[in-house]
Amino acid sequence: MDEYDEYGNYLGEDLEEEEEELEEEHGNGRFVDDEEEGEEAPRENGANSTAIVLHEDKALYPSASSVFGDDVEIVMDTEEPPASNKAKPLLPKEEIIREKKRKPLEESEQDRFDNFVSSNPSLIRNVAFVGHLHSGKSSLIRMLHRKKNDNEAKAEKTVNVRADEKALKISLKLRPVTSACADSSGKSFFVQSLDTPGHVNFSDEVECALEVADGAVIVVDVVEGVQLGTELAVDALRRHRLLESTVIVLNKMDRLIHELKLPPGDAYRKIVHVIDTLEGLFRRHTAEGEDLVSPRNSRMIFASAEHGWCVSVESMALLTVPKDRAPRQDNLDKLVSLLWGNDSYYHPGTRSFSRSRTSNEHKRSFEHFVLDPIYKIYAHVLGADASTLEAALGPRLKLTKKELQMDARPLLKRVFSKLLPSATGCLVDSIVRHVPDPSVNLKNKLRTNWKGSLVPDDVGMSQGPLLVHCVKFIYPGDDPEDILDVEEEASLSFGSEVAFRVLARVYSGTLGAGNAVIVKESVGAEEEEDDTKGEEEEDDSSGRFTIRAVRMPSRGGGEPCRSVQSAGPGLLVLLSGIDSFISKSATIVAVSGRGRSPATIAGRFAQLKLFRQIRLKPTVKLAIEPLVPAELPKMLTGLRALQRSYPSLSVQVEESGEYVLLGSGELFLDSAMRDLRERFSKGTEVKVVDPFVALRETVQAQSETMVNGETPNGKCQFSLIASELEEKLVEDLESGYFSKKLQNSSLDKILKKDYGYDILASRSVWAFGPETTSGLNALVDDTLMENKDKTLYPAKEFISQGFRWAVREGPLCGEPVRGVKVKLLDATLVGMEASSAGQVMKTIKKMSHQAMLRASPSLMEPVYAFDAIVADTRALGMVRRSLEQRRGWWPDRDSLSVVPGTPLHRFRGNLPVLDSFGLETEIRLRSRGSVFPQMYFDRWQMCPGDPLDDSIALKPLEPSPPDFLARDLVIKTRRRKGMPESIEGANVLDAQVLKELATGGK
Ligand SMILES: Nc1nc2c(ncn2[C@@H]2O[C@H](COP(=O)(O)OP(=O)(O)OP(=O)(O)O)[C@@H](O)[C@H]2O)c(=O)[nH]1
Ligand SMILES: [Mg+2]
Repeated sequence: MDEYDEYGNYLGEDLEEEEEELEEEHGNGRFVDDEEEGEEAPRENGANSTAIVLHEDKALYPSASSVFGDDVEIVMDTEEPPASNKAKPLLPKEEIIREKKRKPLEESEQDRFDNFVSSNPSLIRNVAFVGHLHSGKSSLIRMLHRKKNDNEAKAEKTVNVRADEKALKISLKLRPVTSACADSSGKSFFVQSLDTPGHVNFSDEVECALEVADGAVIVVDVVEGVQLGTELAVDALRRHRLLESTVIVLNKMDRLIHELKLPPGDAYRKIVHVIDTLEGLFRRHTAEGEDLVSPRNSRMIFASAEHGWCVSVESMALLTVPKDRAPRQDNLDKLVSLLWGNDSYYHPGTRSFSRSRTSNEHKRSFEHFVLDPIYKIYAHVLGADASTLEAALGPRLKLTKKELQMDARPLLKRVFSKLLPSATGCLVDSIVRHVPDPSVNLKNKLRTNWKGSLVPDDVGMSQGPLLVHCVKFIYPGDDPEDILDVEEEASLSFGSEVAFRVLARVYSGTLGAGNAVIVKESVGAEEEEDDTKGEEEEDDSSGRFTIRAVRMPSRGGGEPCRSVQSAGPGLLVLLSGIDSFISKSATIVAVSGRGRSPATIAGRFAQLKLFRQIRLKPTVKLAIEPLVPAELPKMLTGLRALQRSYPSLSVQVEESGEYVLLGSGELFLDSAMRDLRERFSKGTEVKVVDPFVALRETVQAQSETMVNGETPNGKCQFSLIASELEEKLVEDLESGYFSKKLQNSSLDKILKKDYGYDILASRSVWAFGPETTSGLNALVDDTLMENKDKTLYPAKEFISQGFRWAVREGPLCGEPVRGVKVKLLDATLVGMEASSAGQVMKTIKKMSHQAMLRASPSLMEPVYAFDAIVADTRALGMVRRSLEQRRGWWPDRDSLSVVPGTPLHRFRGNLPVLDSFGLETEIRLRSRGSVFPQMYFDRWQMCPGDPLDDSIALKPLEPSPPDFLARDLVIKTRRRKGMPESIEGANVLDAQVLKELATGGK
């Protein structure tokens, strides 16, 4: 009794041990030997079955002999079944091991969710939201990822969190927002949205988003219709092969009702017009334009992000069907096809559809089923008093008194949230249906983002080889409240002064914190691989580093990004610890894995060349220097960070010591400078020179005389001339169309077929420059030497290098050359071996410059296309005056077009980039914010004036007359770059030329 206390609780020795001992006895003594069991069984089953039987004597299961009889021989197969018959484990072995290792860690709900998503790519959708400026992309993302209990202030923290984004009310940076979103049936998908800026200056951010997205949502303002931003977005989608995985949102539907006050019939026509224009845009790139842009399939969503609703024809059709009688999909499709089209009418009396309107009562079915219900809600909420609204909503949709007294906007949101089963369900439905999951789209992505053909079979699996694509640097302190993130990131970063998180997409394998990886910098789309670069050299360019943290982008609303243990294929993640080893974008592969040597893993991807699609042409330059020279190192640190943060920004150092930022426009450079001053080089005073523009040098004729020259040692002599390269060829080279042709045919065939070259000429094009296959200048071999093979061809590489050098920095002011053909007419290479490569290159560079200076050299300046929506003639007049004052122009016809169904006009013109500085601000101020012009690079045009005319005297602080512009630009650029003002070889009557003319070129 001493073993129990007064409450009956056991105090004695541990019983577990006794129980274990008992269990051992059971195992050893009773259930192993069937025969023994058989002997004892009758005792239990016998007549005296009520006798007490000890537990260990009980036979719980009948023996084999008692079931089959003693005469049946029982044979037990103890061999393992063949491998194929074995039940497959639910998780692969590695996964099981990893799971076991993780077991001791306490898994939170969130971790379990992350692991689940990681191993189920079919539930992931990576989608970029693209479209024109202010079409409502950020508002839609905010609505999609908003949780029910988020208040307005919390929802505001999802996108546009930077102070300048808030002040300007536009998005400036790409922002990933991820969360589980439910479709209309309540099933959740992990939607990873990428909010992109609509301003054309920031198209590079759109390109980054499309590099990792599997599909896109094009957002169109239904009132303003298809705009410049929409056109550029469709073109970008074509380049990224994402047109077929696009969802279209016609946003701002509410504006048709309360701003334009269009009756439903006219609203229908307006919508048709927008859809037709969009279809035309798609048709330019794909034959399936009609299918891709049609409300008949669920690709098209009608929305008002402002009032919190999205509908599709299908979702409205489903509202007409009782909830308990869900139609079959084929019946639903039939109904949906009846709800759209000019020739589909609904007869309310007979509840039937017809192809023609037989009475005034009959409405187009789209109007009846989609527009009318929405119009009615607006009419009741905006127009009538609370009592009629209550009556209209009926007893099932009760609003409280407090709700009925709300302002129009929140009340509309509340009413729609009660009426529609889910605010964003139909948008998620469309995304899930039309944007492929990452595993399905893998091949398409590899085809688009990789050069080279080697794609191992197991790429894409979570146990496959690691392959990760890093596309964008994201500053953790974009939201001023994230100051802790900045500090944390700095502690994780490896030696970089400004730490970034790197947005990456896992293509294959599983990436976890602590993984050692190889980081390979990406090849630019226009950069050519240097032919002379060997495999080994390339391997050296990649380093081995450790990933310090892997995070999932948050869903916004002020929530921080979550650290995850590992991320599987298809996920977008933010990586820490490797930012200082990447300059713009990179590929990550594993150092080692599962018994394979590091060399093998890296070797498998050696031929995979990741490249960027960004084809922006930066045209605006800004020269900066620190006010206090001692602060230069601090400014340089800031510039390095800036180059990471802005994908298309490049920084050049001039000979004068100035640092020149090269960007796509004024707002782009404004934003970059703000970041430099307020974040990346805080405290450094930076001096800024007036912005100027990128220029191009070209020629307008053939060289007047041949240029003869020889290497300094006198062993090699050359003769060459320069002339214009065919304009069509230049344009195709510039647009990348030529490179595409080159993939399917040989150079000489293309030149012969498409550009009118004869057989000999087409075979003589040696090189394009400065880039090997996409440069805008050509080197042509026009020599008549008999033994070319023996003497000329060994020097071909050096001559080509000299030519590329010459066209990289032209003779006028060291700017790149565009559209020049350099013809090698004669070459004597007796002592080639004795002449170093450097001598040949230098001589060819100098001679090419002289040949260009004798071929009417000219300067080209960039020109913007100008696009703006104007509300009235006053605004139009103001815009035209502003353009006129700045050398702008517009065609008489086609410059102005009515935006159908609205009092708005779309105005299009052109103006030189040089005169565009300050125009955007000026127009916005003068129009009180109603006109928001968009300007993007359109083409290069000749600068007026002769750049070599040294009779022109430039007066300081006085603008030069327009005719002197070329000379003015050349001199100012030379001064800025620290070059002498006189151009070497510019005077065609120099001593050498005079001698040549006198001797007839001998
Ligand atoms: N009337 C109305 N206004 C809207 C709607 N959606 C967005 N807006 C307004 O349009 C403006 C721009 O919205 P955003 O969501 O920032 O547009 P955006 O496309 O992200 O803009 P950028 O990223 O700068 O190109 C804001 O003032 C919104 O309030 C809508 O459905 N109806
Ligand atoms: Mg936005």
